[in-house]
Parts: sequence; structure tokens; C-alpha cells
Amino acid sequence: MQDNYFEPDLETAPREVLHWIQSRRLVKMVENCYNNVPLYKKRFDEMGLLPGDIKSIDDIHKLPFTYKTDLRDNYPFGMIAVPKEQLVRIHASSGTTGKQTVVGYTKNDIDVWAKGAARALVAAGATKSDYIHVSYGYGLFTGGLGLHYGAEMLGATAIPVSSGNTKRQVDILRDYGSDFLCCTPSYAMYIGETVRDMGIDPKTLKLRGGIFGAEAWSENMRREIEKILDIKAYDIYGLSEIAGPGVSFECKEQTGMHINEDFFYPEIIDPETGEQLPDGEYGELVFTCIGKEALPLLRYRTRDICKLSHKPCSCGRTLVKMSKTRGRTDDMLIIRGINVFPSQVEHVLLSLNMEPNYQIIVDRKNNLDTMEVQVEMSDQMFSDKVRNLEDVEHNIAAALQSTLNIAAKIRLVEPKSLPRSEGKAKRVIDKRHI
Ligand code: DLL
Repeated sequence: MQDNYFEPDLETAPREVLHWIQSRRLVKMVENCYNNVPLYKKRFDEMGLLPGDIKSIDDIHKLPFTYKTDLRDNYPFGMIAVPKEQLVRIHASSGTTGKQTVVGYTKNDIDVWAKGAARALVAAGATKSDYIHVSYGYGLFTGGLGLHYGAEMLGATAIPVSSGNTKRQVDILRDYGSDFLCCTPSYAMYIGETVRDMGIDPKTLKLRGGIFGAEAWSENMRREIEKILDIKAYDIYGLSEIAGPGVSFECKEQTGMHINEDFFYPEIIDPETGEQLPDGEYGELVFTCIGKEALPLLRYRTRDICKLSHKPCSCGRTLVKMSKTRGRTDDMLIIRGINVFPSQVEHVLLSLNMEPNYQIIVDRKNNLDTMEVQVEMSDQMFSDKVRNLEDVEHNIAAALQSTLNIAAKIRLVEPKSLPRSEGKAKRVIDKRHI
């Protein structure tokens, strides 16, 4: 391992070498899918497609898409391609609607995933001598065990704290001298607030960096976290269907997340037509798990919206980068016909120097959608007395109107009155579906 890379040969491989690796792995994977997953055999037969028709990664567009509903329809193990004795782990993602999505791993799959997470840790500056404090939840959720195995694969020391009991998290950060914190960005903010409330100067902690993901967060939120914890904050992306955290990760340049595309081949498509889109255009991210054994998904529709870039990166990695996600096709709110992502509301609030504690409440009155944004005041605003609160509400409403073209009612609420999240934050309450 060199200083900045976990697997330098692969992370900085010439594009032709990557193309060769991807092609070889795709051909093998397609065989595996056709022979061992009844759903794929059926889809191939319906399309008149044979495994032999796929000769290189350039043929990927010929393959059928896979949807979350396919996993749900084959719940729990119907899409697993290996016999039970080769499975070593099961995870699941709960989702907000419907059945869980269950995923499985062979020993090899766990190694691939752990390498992805180790690459992410190294890119953020972690070394073998670091304590990695893991506050993602342990359990069926992939966050905790994903970063845990990544830390061990690197040779660093994993501290498996899991989420919850926030004061104790802070005690451990301080007493053990944790070097890196891994959790959701909203939990990082909450831990930061708790450090402040406990009267601890973040500069006295050893913490250098954080690896935050599992939900969308803005550049402004990054600055808030970096300030409150006095660290460098890095983004990490992943999803259970493809592996877990570490499908892609930020390097020091922080202009997108490098995708571990030797294992997780990305495409951006137009979600309506399914056509591939070029670099720089926003669309739905689709992954093919080349090289995975237990759950080899073909062209899996993530519903995450982002764009790709193959521009050279100053870190030396040749792996393609994905932008921060703009949201998901399924958490986009349509309010009076206007598309609104919670991340856009967060961006507006933070640009007005508000803290990122908010909740969006959508309702329908007299057949008209209404949107209320509850925004928490900081302690300082609260003690400034009520004189200019109306102005603040007005300014937020005006900024939302000019950025998103939407009229929203803003309600400032008392400090610490909105629920804090120890995992993925719940920002939207949509009463229209209740
Ligand atoms: O959230 C895996 C993970 C754990 C990633 C810890 C990073 C850190 P799922 O529960 O299956 O897996 O949820 C996957 O979460 O499709 C995205 O919509 C969202 N997501 C994950 N990471 C990011 C990120 C884990 N960095 C879904 N930015 C994905 C934005 C993210 N959204």
C-alpha cells in the first residue's frame, strides 16, 4: 500500500486495463446470472439474448435492467446465485415501503466490499495506526459492519460503537482518542452538538476526519460538520443491493466520489427512456456488480440521481467519479407540480446560516398542496429575543421562492425541539398519503 491508495495498481490503472478487467468480469458474471438466477434466465429468453452475445463491457446496454421490485418479488433469497454453503453473510435494507430487500455475500464478496471501504478510508487519509470509531448502526443495515471490515482490511483499529447513546459516543471519542468517525452526516451533526453541549472544545479531541454517508448531504452541511467537530469531512456512498458503503468514495480533491468500477460498473441513464447519458448529464445511476458471486445484479436501477465524470483527478486515481446525488427519483416531492428535493431545501437554509435541523411537512388542503418548513433556531437566535424572527421567516420563504420557485410557510421552532437522528434522518412528513 502506498500513502494515498489502498490498491494503487487498480485505483490508478490505465483506462484500457480497467476496460479489460471489466469486460472479463462481465462475461463471467453474465454466465453466472443466466445459469443460476431463474429470473435472469427468463428475462434473457424473453429478449432472445444469450450469454455469448455479451463479449465485452461495451455490450452492457444489451442487458436487461433489474429493479428493487425484482428483489422484493423474490424475497428473501430468490435471486441468490450460490448454494447456501457458500453464503457467509446476509444483510437487508428496510426501506420505507414494502418488504425488506435481502442481500447475501460469499466470503469473496465480503472481501471485495471490505476492500472498497478500505480504499475509502485511505483516500480520506486514514492509516493502519488509526482508531476508526464506527457509529453507523450494526445489524442488517450495512453501514456498521461495512466500515468495520474496511477498517480491519486496512489494518487499522475498528471501534464498533454502533449508533445511539450519544454522550457515550463523545466519551469514547475523547477517552480512546478516535482518529476517524464514521456515521451518517446527520448523526455527525448531532454528535458535534453534543460535544458542544458537554462543554468540550473539539480541538482537544484527536479526531482528524470523518467518513459520512448513507444519505444525501450538501456542501454547506460539510462545512457545518467540519466546524463543529474541527475535522475534514468525506463523503462515502453505497447501497446494500450492490455491496454496502464503499461503492464510491471521496479523495482529497473532493470533487466527486471515485467509483470502485473494477467491481461496480456504473451507467447514467435517462430514467424515462432507459437510454445511456454522457458524462456531465444528470440521470439515474445504474450499477452492474461485475465480480460479485452471491448477488450478481445486472444494471440495477438505484433511483439515485447524479452525473459521472471521467476527467483526470489530481489524486491520480483513474476511477470514474460520480457527483453527490441530487436526490432519489422516489424521494423527490412533487408539490403543486414543482419538483422539490429535501437536499435543495437544506442547501437554501444553510446558505442563510441556519443550522441544518429542519423538517418538511407536506399536506393537501382544499385540493391544494401545502408545504411547511419547520426550522430550528440556534440558541443564539433564540436568546436574541423574538424581535426579528418574522424577518428571518420571511427571508427563508423568499429564498425558497427564488431558488425553488415554491411558496412555503416557514415556522421557526425552539432550539432542540426537532427529533435528532442516529441513523438516516427523516426530513419529510408527507401527510398526503396518510
Ligand atoms: O445506506 C449503505 C451505506 C452505509 C452507504 C453507510 C454509506 C455509508 P442502503 O441502506 O441500502 O445502504 O441505502 C442506499 O442510501 O441508494 C442512496 O439513496 C442513499 N445513500 C447512500 N450513501 C449516500 C451518499 C446504505 N453518500 C441508499 N449520498 C442509496 C447520498 C446516499 N445518498
